[in-house]
Order: sequence, then C-alpha cells, then structure tokens
Amino acid sequence: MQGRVHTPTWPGVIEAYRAFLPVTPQTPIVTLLEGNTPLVESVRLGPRLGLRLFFKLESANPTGSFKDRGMTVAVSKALEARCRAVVCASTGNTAASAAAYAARAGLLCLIILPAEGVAQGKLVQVFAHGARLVAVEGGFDAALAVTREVSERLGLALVNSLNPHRLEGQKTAAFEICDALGSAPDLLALPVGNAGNITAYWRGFVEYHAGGRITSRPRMLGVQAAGAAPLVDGRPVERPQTVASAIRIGNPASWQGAVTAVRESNGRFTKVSDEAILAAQKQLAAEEGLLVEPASAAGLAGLQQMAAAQPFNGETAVCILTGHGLKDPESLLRAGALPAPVTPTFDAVRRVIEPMVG
Ligand code: AN7
Repeated sequence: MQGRVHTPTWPGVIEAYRAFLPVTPQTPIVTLLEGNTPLVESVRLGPRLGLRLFFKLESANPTGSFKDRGMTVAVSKALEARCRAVVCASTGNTAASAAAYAARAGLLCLIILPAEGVAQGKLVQVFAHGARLVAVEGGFDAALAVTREVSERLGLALVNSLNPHRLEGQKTAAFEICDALGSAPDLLALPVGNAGNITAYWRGFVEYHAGGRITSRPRMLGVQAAGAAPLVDGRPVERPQTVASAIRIGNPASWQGAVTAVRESNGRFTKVSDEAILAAQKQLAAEEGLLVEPASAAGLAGLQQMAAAQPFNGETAVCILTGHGLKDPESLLRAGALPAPVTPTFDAVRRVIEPMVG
C-alpha cells in the first residue's frame, strides 16, 4: 500500500472565485496560491465565552497575512494594465504582500513606510523581496497621503486598499467561511485599521446572500485599539498610539465602508486597551496554539469585552486572525528569554526540569 499522495488542488483565490472577481480571460494571474486558510475551532477560549468560536487563520497565507487575497487581484490587474511599478504605503503587512506579489510578477515595487513602528518581520520581508523603500516622518496616515500623490503624479499603480481590486480579493475570505461552515456565522469579529478588510468581508457576505448561498448575514464586530479608535470615537485621531502597530491608523481610508458594514449588519465598533490585546495574544498562543501579531488579537479581545458586558448564548462566531506572530517578535519577547545553558547530561537536565513538571 502506497502512502497517500498529496495532490495540491487549491488554485488560489482568483481561480477559486473567478465568477465573483473582476478578471477576464486576458488577465494574467499572479498568484502564490493564497487563500483556503484553516478555520480552526476554539477548544478553550470560545466555550469560556459561551460561543461556538472559530479562528480564521489568515496568518497562513503565503506572506503571513490576509493582504495576499487582495494583492493577487491588484497585482494581476496592474500587470494587465501594463503598469511599470506598484506603490503602497503600509504599516507593514501590505508592504510585505505587495513586495512578494510584485517580485512574482516581475514588477518593480515601491514602498512608502512610516519611519516608526513597522514590525521587524515585515521589514525583513520587504528587503528580501527586493522592494524599493522610502521612509517618511510621521505615521501611516501621512504616508498614505503622499503615496496617493506619488501614484497619481508618477503614474504608478496604487495597491493600497483604495485600489478597488484589493477589496474584491479580500472578500473571498467571507466566501471561504460560509463554504466551510455551510452557512454564515452569527458574528464576525476582526481588527480594524484602515478599514478595508471589514468593508471587504461585508461585501462578501452581501454578495453570497444575494446569490442565495447563505440565508443570513453575520453581525460585524469591528475592533480598534483604544489609542487608535477613530471609528469608535467618531472622528480622526491625530496621533494614534498602540502596541498593535498594524492598526496604528488615525484616519481610515475605508471609513464609510466600515460604517456601512456595521450599520447594515446590526453590528458595532468597539475599542480595547493594549493590555487586553496583549492578554488575548498570549491566550491564543498558550491556550489555543495560535501565534498572532498583536493587531490580530484585537478581535478576540473585542469578543471577550462583549461577553463580560453580556454573556453569549451559544452563537457561532468567527474571529479573523489577520497576521502571523512571527511578524512582530518584539511584541512577544517579553514572554521569555533563553535560560542559562547546563551540561548536556541527564542529571543536569533533570535538575532543571523537576520544578517545571512538578
Ligand atoms: C495584521 O499593512 O493597514 O482595517 O498597511 O496588518 O483592512 O486596514 C494593515 C492592516 C489588521 C487592519 N490586522 O486591516 C497595512 C495595514 C493586521 C493588519 C489590519 C492590518 P484594515
């Protein structure tokens, strides 16, 4: 009997959901076979909240974040339009994804980053994929403003989520959730920064509902960090601050899309403290086996906050884990350091182990 042969059949999000996406037979498809990410049921944290909770592991995408879903479409369309280069501003993950997909396409990639606060792992990705980098003073909002101008005046393809093709690709995550569960969840929780993703998810659920593939739509829970919560506060934040650097954004580009998603879904925005974000990040790692960057723990922190105010009652919820923990090792280093080495003998190791295993 032969071992089971693994035949990879997943074709990437464009081929998987072609009918829903703005591509034609002429579009050259640039893909790293993104999407088809695991939907993992929570074993501890969800039951504790009174939820049937699933985690959507967007960290399992080729560059370690959900951005790849939109980037496959945006870069394919840029290639189709014969653009000579792509450009984006980023808190890090968009940059990492743009750099990888541009490398795949053979396109030049220009990244404009806020000088402070981009996590190390994301910078490493940008360098490795050979993108050209400009650092600008200030935060993400200023970087995005100048990037828009650069894109318009120099005729480069903007691959931030202002590019409509990005959101089209990102909505495929909502399709995957419905396909996996066989229906829509009751609740969808996710971190909100520039607000493209919540806009894209809602579009996905609306389209699947209109097409008769699901009979209900989830309430959307958009979670922001307390120091960067313009959608909760109802006005832009001048100097956003949070440990969750991915969502350190004071004036989201997709503001209106996010507000519509929350209103039409009967959902809500909420803000959570950095302490709550880091606690949720730690719980995901230690109690579920899931390592995420701080921003990606915000969705869980939001659900925990809601449960503390009013217990859930067995609803099905999906929490989007948007980016991998290895992207931001600094945020995790407080969890421990390498202990002093001992002689590699049984007795020496046993002396160290005994207090650990009790
Ligand atoms: C891990 O990379 O904005 O609300 O420039 O990296 O759609 O912006 C990243 C955002 C959540 C928020 N989680 O999504 C960028 C950038 C992670 C992220 C968000 C981001 P949006």
